[in-house]
Amino acid sequence: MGSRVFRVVLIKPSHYDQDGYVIQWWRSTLPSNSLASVYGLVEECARDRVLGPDVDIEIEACDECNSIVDAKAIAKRIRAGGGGMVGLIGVQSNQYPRALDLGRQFRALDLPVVMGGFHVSGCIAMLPKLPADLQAALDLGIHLFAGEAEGRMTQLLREVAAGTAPPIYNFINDLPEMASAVVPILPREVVTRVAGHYSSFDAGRGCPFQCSFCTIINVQGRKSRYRTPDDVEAIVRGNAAQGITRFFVTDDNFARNRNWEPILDRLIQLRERDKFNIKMLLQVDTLCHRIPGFIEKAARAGCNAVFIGLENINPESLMGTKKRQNKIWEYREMLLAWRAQKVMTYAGYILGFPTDTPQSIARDIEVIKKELPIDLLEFFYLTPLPGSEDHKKLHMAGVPMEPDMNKYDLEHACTAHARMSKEDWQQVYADAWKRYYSDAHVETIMRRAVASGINVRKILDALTIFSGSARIEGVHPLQFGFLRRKLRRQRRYGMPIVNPLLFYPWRAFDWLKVAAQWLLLIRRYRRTMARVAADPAAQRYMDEALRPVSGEREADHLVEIFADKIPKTHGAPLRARAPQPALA
Ligand code: B12
Ligand code: SF4
Repeated sequence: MGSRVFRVVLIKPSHYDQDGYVIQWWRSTLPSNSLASVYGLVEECARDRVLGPDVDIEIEACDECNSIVDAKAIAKRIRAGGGGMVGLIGVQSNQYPRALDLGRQFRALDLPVVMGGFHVSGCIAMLPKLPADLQAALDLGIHLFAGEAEGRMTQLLREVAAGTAPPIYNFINDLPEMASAVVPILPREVVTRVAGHYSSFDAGRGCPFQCSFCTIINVQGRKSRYRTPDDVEAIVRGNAAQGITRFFVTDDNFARNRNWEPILDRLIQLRERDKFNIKMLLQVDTLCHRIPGFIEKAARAGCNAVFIGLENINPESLMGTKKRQNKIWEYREMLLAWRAQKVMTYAGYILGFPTDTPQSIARDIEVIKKELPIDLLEFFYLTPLPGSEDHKKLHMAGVPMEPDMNKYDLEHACTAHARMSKEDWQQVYADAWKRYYSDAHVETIMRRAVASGINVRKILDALTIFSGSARIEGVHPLQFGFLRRKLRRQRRYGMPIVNPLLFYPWRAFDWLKVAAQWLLLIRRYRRTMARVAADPAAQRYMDEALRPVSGEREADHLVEIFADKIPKTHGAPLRARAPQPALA
């Protein structure tokens, strides 16, 4: 025991809903890997006693999506030990206003505050001048950290403790190696606040592709960096020692991790030989099925759900954002390959590419429903995220963009669209969820799942959440959790704190309305699933989307629909254009 304590409080901020209340839940559904990464780094500093032999570094971690931040209580604990700091972790652009408000509270209590994450890193990487919102943080005395913290935490803690930390740490052009880097970890009591007790790790960072809407390549680089199989094993063992064996592997594209095979082999060994009950969610690209053995090994290693960066099915849209690697004529083959391994598929679909119209989007969603065996589809607005090439171009050209960073959550229109008014675009977004999660299509997804042997319980839960999240809770499934909390006093800076006599009746009504909607949805989906599962013909169900790819591309209707838009690149099918389905 040292004679002094330096308390490091790590907070992953959430963001605000449209009424200015913090979006938080009794249990969130996705873990924060940024929090786990920074926690691992501070923990290493604590073990190494980097502030001197007489100073204990104690760490607290909290994800505001599932925990309430009490600034005064935190300040009391920090002071009781003799000192410390607050770290605002992994702050994305949409979380920046909330992070700034938290920073303001801690600065008013005279605590040192350091903020890092994609908003700070993306702006510093891409913009010629510090934007006004980052300047506002500096004006409050908040230190900004750009770049990755591996190998830099000792310096930071020593400088904060000594009161000599500079306003900005800029490591954006000096990316650390991942091999043998400190591994992410969180204590069990933090992980168990996520439903299903999911933890996370990144097996690599960086991506070789060049999508213009993406920030990752400008912050983490286009050269991919990887963890070693030994490090991945250490992560699994470290978590398993506290009873955690489910992971969200946050690599944006695990299929491009050069170490994918030794990593998966190691995980297979841990599962099959050492009996670790590993379950994983992976993120991959649409070409992963071309890598021999990749999908089979991923499934054997415990991958039971996969997120695929589909983005769009219109080749013109994909080319317009430099997403050249997405080949629509291979989508079905790729999706069927995952189904063959009983893995549930999620795909992201971006609305608002320059050539999109309400009619073309409606048509494309119907095409997907009919032709592609995707389980869960989630919709996003095409958004010029700070840190992306799209944002930089608009910023440099002086094109108006949404000034409120809270809206950069991919659920709002943040700039004008060439062919749709803002209202049209908003309607398109709302309609997209309704169209895809129509009762008829939900039943089709259930039938496909039963026929493919995909876990029925898992698909039922996922369908319920994805169908209800945006429509009932008004939040994207990626921000969803169980039992929404709205604290009267945790409201956006500058917005009035509502009188309790008005707030609590409103809240009770709001709560009951939402609960009733959920109960109805759950009951409806359970009944449908029971009916599907009881159907003796369910195992033999077949439709256009499940039809095996014959190899004769002549038969591929999806290709026919977009024949005149498919670029003449290597491997692309050359075809005469077939009649298109009518635009709705
Ligand atoms: C996993 C993930 C999620 C998870 C968990 C979030 C998390 N941060 O762990 C979930 C699913 C919840 C999520 C959701 C969303 N995400 Co997300 N997500 C990611 C992803 C793929 C990995 C994050 C990660 O673990 N990175 C690795 C960590 C270690 O990197 P890091 O956060 O930058 O942290 C390092 C440094 O920044 C620094 N650092 C960070 N904080 C601090 C603090 C201090 C004090 C210090 C010293 C250092 C420091 O040290 C860390 C270690 O080196 C990234 C893309 C990416 N490659 O990073 C997108 C990304 C962060 N997400 C993004 C977005 C837009 C979203 C969403 C808004 C929309 C969406 N659909 O994706 C939602 C909603 C979020 C919300 N409001 O709740 C964008 C953010 C861009 C931006 N400018 O804001 C990214 C970059 C992807 C993209 N499309 O460009 N996401
Ligand atoms: S969107 Fe995905 S594939 Fe495209 S550059 Fe970003 S990480 Fe890579």
